Amino acid sequence: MFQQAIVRLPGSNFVRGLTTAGLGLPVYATALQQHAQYCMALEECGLALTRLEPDPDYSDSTFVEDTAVLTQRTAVLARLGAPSRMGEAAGMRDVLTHFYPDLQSIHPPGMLDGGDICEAGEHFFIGISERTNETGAGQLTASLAGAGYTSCYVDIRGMSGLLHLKSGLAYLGDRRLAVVTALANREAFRGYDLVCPQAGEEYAVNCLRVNDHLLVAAGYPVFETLMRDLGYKVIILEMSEFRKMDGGLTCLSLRF
Ligand code: CIR
Repeated sequence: MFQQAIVRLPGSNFVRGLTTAGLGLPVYATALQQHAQYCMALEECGLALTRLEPDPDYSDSTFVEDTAVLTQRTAVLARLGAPSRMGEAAGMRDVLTHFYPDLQSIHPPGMLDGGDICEAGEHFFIGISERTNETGAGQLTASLAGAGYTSCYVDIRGMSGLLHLKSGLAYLGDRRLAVVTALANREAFRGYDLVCPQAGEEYAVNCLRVNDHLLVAAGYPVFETLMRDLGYKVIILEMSEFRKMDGGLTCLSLRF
């Protein structure tokens, strides 16, 4: 069960963040509305929120998930792989040490974005991507192993549409994964119950299980119906402005 989440309000610099989506510039006022709805949904799921102010130095800093890996028994501060985002983690150190006094860190030349790390109970899938290198992944593996967790790598380099592993993978609980078809045959997922989106609904895979609820992006009706049919208590959230910046539901918070 999650009890808390950390979020950061998008700043007016949000529109200048990194993106490959080609969906046009986000509308800031709409992003603020969508962020507010997202925060309300987390509260509906029973989480107490720590709300951070916008960071004027970092356009992508609303995507707090990338700054750390938080688990029940350990926490690791990331070293973000995009040069324009690398300084974001330092701005999270104080708030995280408040909750995790023994906060560990990824060190150079390691690079790691939290969006590449998918927790699945006692096991973690670690994406090797343009943002997370093997050195960073190795450091995280050691930290996780020290806390009694297992992990394995999933290489997503060169796969179009997947900025981070969690752009195409979500753990739904009970050994069930939502996964894009392009990743479904990976050895790492053998033994799990896999749910794949239909073509054109890949973005919906970045859904977020929070306690009894499942947060799903609006606009993907087949995926939504699939999740309802599987028995999840689905909360639909409009994510259009964050999608324009390559972000999704998981990116906007750190849950613990
Ligand atoms: C970036 O390129 O870093 C941001 N524009 C989007 C980050 C999305 N984060 C995530 O998927 N965890």
